[in-house]
Amino acid sequence: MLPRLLHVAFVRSPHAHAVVRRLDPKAAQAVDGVVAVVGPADLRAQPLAPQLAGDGFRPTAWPALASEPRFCGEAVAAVVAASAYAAADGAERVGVAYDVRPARVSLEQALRDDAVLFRRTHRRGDVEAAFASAPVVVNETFSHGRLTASPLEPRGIIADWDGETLSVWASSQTPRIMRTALAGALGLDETRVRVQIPDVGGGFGPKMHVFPEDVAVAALAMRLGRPVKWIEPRRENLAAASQAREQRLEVEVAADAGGRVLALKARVVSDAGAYHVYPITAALEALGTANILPGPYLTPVYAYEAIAVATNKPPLGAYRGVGMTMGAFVMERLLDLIAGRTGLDPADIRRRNLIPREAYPFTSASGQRYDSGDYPKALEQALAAVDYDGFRRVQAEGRVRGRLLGIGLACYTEYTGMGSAVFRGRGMREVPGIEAAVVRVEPDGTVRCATSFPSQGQGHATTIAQILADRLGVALERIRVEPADTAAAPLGSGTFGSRGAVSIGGTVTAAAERLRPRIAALAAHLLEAGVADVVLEDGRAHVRGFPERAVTLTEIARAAYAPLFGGLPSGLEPGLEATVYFDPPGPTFSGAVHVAVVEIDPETGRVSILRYVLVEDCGPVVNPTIVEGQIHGAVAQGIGEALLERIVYDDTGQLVTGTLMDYALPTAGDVPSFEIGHLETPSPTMPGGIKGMGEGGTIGAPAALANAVADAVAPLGVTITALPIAAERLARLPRPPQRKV
Ligand code: MCN
Repeated sequence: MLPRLLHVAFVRSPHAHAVVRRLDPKAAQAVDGVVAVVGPADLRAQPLAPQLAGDGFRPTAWPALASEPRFCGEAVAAVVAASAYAAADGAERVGVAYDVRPARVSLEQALRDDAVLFRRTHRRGDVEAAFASAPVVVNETFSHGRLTASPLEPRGIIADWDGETLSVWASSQTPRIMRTALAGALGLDETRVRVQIPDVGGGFGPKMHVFPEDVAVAALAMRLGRPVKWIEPRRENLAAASQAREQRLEVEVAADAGGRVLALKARVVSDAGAYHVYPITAALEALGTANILPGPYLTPVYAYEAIAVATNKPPLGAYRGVGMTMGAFVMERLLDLIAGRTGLDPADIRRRNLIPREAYPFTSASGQRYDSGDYPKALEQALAAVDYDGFRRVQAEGRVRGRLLGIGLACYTEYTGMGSAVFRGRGMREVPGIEAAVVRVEPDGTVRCATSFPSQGQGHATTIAQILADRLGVALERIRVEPADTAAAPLGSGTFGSRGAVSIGGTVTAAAERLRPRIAALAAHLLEAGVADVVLEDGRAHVRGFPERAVTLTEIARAAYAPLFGGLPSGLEPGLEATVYFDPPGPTFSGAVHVAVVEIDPETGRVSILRYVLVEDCGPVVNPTIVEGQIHGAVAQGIGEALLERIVYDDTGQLVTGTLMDYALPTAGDVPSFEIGHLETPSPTMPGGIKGMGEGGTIGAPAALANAVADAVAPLGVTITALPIAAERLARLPRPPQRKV
């Protein structure tokens, strides 16, 4: 705990759109312990205004404290006090007079008002000709509700200004991006801001953003000359952190009589909320969906329009699977709809459309260069594991007795491991795109590693230690992976977009490869042996065939930092340290085939997941336990997304789901056992062939579950076009005539 630490509570707008007419701090100032009450005019900070290069972008400016709040829950004032309790009491007593303005709450209204923040179009091939001659055309509109990432630990930040340097400790995924943003907002040189990331209790995307609260806390620390802390209460996390997904997709697909997709047309509209999020802007969700929609399927012709519209709701930001979850949901539903129209089995239609292994590298109709994959094989592996034909027999028997049993398939591909070229290609300026690490063997033989990308629970420290132990021949206990700190590690971007594994490969592994020959050369010098004869293992170096002729890593390192009599061999520099900067040459595309088997209770509409089988491909797996753990967590989130989670606003923009009693997260009872198979098609471009996978489960699960539920209710003439599929919408479904859910 820092001495003289103060605590912040924010006063938040109860209106979705209003102008603050008057702020009365007096009652708050009278609360015991309150040190300051500040409003928008008191803070010297520039708003967060991320940029996007190219046409079709309308910028926004998100102020640290708003004089015209544009969503219910936006911060309009801050109270700083000696304790968090006093700050909260003070915040309740700040008098705010608002002029309430009309709120635009729905995506449809925003479209009518032409309130467009971002628009981009794309076209490949002769779309009109493909549709004109196609024997099968399916039109459908799909939608996805709003949801939120719900990390166990909400947002949190401490800032301290010593007159020279602004020190920040934050629960963030992006230390460098936060440093740049804070420096920009506060008018400081970047080097005068130091961002440290201690253990983070979950991020899942929103913590890649820099928020007005971060700027406000930092500005308050500078204004008051004392350290200031803010820990976000859960209610504020639900009301004022970035949210995710809300989207509508009008799509038209043309196919031949054999179910082969000929062409795709899509209009993707996401409800981006009131502001662009820093640094990725509102383009992320709509563009991500539009670009991934063709999935791992041949789909030769494609046109899309991707739009993000402004409403009076919190900004839409990153959440595990961003863009891709909706893309997979829509494409997988479409395939099942075409299968229905052409009389094909869902497995067969995928067999006909999947890109064969030999066609990789494959440029998709949206222009993505898929580097590797073998989806036909993954599909067969998954179908065999679930005993697909066997289930169809069980299902047929069950249907006779009125059981609502269903099986759903989903094949998805996802972009992972993106570098600067991808972000620049999307027009994003504020995402550097590179990563870096320094690995140093200390004079006592401890191996220290500091990286530019912090961990939020993905197990980076374990993976890094495992790699260093392996490459440098030292025990795991001798390795220390430092928390991210912009003053102690070289600069990169952060952990998002499943870039961690690829970045570890490109930085830490590369640094170890640089250090290993230097350690061997030093050892050879100390042992008076040839380098080729030196063996590094168990924290020692010995001469091959003579285990007793050995020096410890400590002795080697000591010599590197304090050369012995006679000095170092010529050509060898003192010190044992390697710094590597890496710009991933990606994206690299990983993916999986998910299969869900469900049964729906006809009375309550509750969906029980009877089996969950998947076959994933992230290239060579560095740590199988972590990879499976990531899959478990991501699929659990995907189950919540498919069946339970929904942020609801009323017609005036009031948040209805303001607590976790109203916003339903999945519990252990909703999550089945997983049956996971692996397939390895290494990336030809990434170091070690590694591909990322941390988001995959959240991409595959909603699509597979939607198809499984749709399959279960198909005999009732019901189709699934919206997520989440809430139980109440499946309860007591009438027998035909047809109805949409
Ligand atoms: N891994 C591996 N072999 C591979 C690929 C990955 O062993 N071939 C390991 C990696 O070493 C890493 C983990 O699996 O420990 C995830 O790697 P990767 O897929 O590269 O993803 P990132 O490390 O970049 O993590 C980000 C990703 C994203 S985008 C979100 S959102 C997310 C996620 O991972 N947020 C998480 N998983 C999370 N897990 C936890 N516990 N908390 C979050 O906030």
